[in-house]
Amino acid sequence: MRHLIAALSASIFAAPAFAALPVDGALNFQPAATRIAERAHEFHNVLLWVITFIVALVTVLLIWVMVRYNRAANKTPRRFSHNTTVEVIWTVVPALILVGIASLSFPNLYYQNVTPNLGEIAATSKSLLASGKTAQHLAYTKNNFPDAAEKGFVNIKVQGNQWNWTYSYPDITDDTGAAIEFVSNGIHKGRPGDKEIYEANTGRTDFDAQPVNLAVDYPMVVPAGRYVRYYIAAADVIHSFTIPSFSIKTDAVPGRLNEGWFLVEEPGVYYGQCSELCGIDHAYMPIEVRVVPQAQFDRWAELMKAGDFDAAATSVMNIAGLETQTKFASNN
Ligand SMILES: [Cu+2]
Repeated sequence: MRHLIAALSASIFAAPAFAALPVDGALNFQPAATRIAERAHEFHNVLLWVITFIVALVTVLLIWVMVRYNRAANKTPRRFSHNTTVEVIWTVVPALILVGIASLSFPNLYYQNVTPNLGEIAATSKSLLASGKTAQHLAYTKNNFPDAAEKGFVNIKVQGNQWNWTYSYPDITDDTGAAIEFVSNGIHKGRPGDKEIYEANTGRTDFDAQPVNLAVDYPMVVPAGRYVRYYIAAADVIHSFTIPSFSIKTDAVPGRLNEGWFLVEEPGVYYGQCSELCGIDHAYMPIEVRVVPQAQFDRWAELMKAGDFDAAATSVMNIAGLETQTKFASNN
C-alpha cells in the first residue's frame, strides 16, 4: 500500500516538469500535452463512469437473481418465458447509451484525424472577435489556435525503418535546396560498452540521464505553440508512430502516406515508441520529441542546415522555458 501511495504521489507531484515518459508504478495516462490528448482523457473519464454504472447494475441484478430465485428460495418457479416490456427496455436503453457514447467519441475522432484548415481557423477567430462574440471566441479557441494558425504548419515527414526513424523537414532547406533530413536511433543501454559508444558517437556526456529505450541520439525537434503536420510512411514493414502524451498514433505503411497533426504549447521532452510489431528490434526504435521555443528551434534549424547535426542536437539538450524565450533570442 505504501508503495502504491508513493508511486501515486510520484506520478502526480514529482513528475519531471519537462519530460513526458512512463513512471514506475504510475496509474492512468501520462499528462496530456495536446488538446487532442485532453479531449481523449475527458472522454475516457466519462466512459469510466458509464462502465462503472453498467458493471454495478449487472452485478446487483445477478446477486438479486441468485438470492431471490435459487432452488431453496423459489421452490415452484413460474412458467412464463417472455416479457415484452422488459425486452424493449433492455434493447432500447443500451442502444441509447451507445448513441450517447458515439455522440461524444465521433467529434474527438474527427478532431484528431482531420488536419485542421488553418486559413479557416484564423478567419473564424477574426470574424467572431469582429462581431463581439467573445464567449464563442473563447469556446472556439479551446480547440483551435488562431495565433498558431496565422503562422502556418511546421511540416515533417516521418519514415519508419527497421529499426529507427527518419525525419525530414521539407520546408527547411539548405543552400543547395536540400531539406533537413536525419535518422533518429534509439540509445542502447545495458550492454557493456554502450556508454562508451554513445559518448564517442555523440560527444555528449549525458548517457546516465537518458531514459532506457526512450531516448535517441538525434531527436525530432518542433517549436512550441505551432501546428505540426506530419506525413508518415515506412521503408520496409509497418511501423506505428505513437506519442502517448500527445494521444497520437499513426501507422507508417510502406507505399502509403498517412497524415496527422499535433500542437504542443509546453516546451519539454516527450517520448513515444513504435507501436506496431515490426521485427526483432521493435522495442528499440523509440521516439523522442523535443518541443522548444521558436527561437531555439530556429537556431537548431540553422545548425542542421549547416550540417552540424551534433551541435544541433546539443543545442536542444537544455530546453528554454517560454518565459526565457526573449532572453534566449537576444543571447543568440
Ligand atoms: Cu517499428
